[in-house]
Amino acid sequence: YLLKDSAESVSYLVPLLQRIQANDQHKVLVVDDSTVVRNYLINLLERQNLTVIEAENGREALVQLAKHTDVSLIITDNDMPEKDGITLTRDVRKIRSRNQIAILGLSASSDDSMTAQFLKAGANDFLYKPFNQEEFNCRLHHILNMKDTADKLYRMANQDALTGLWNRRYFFDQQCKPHCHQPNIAMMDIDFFKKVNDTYGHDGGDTVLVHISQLLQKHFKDAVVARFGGEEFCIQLCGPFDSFHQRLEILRQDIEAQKIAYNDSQIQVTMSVGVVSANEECFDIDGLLSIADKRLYCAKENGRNQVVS
Ligand code: GH3
Ligand code: MG
Ligand code: MG
Ligand code: MG
Repeated sequence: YLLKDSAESVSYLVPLLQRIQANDQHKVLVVDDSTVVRNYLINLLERQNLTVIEAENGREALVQLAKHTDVSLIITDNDMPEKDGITLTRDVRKIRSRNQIAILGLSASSDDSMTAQFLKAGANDFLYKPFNQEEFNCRLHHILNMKDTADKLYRMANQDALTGLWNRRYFFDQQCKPHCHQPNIAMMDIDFFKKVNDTYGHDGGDTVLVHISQLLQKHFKDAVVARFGGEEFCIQLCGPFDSFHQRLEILRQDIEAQKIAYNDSQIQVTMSVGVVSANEECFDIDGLLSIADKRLYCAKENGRNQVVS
């Protein structure tokens, strides 16, 4: 009705509809020890088309977060038994950055240093209770927009635009984080890829890159899978070297068996792989990559379509 009414209402409605659509993707965790306050907040948030889950205190909030990895905003009270909101904020910031989860602190305390305490702990914003509803809604949308923008920038900086895989920058950033002492590294390169481009055109080549990337992700959900360059990929995984090697061999066979549909053709490719473990001779990432690269070169020299360790 409004849409056919006037151009003015169209220009008004479109951003509104986009925002409603965007809100659908946001899950909010409401943390407060008062059931009355929780229900009040849930009602406000659901009216903004947000999906809401709840927790009674900071400790329970962390349990909920582990279960719901898709939470994008936490709205938390401070004064709660078991774990207060400021401590919760600090704990969350150890595991989730601002582009992953936004935090809005709330408090009915008469202490005027609450805002500073929450912000220093890593919250995005803070409001004293009771608050003005319109102000709450404005801050809510502002926080979610900022979070989405930060997330978008992070993805633009760290993901490969064609395949959606992590890029080289992300791969090296991960190596600085101490979650694994003895990583296994595989460097891989599609064989005779130039011929794919020459035969099927650049679009055909791109279709192969996307298809192979999806296959890598399917086989290695538990690893860091990155596109290093044109048709070159790198996988980093912690754990026993033998099983990593075996899984790469299964992947190689799966790639060989693929018939990738492109227009009326079915494109077939093979992959050469060089693999190394930190257990062997070298522990720094540059050294490991250079060994993996040499082994990849051996795989090419020995006739391609093979895993060399
Ligand atoms: P080898 O078996 O020795 O690896 O031979 P190759 O032909 O795969 O190796 P080469 O490095 O000569 O060719 C890689 C080609 O990949 C050259 C380049 O044009 C192409 N390429 C790089 N990036 C892209 C891309 O994003 N899309 C497409 N379609 N092709 C790309
Ligand atoms: Mg309280
Ligand atoms: Mg190649
Ligand atoms: Mg290459």
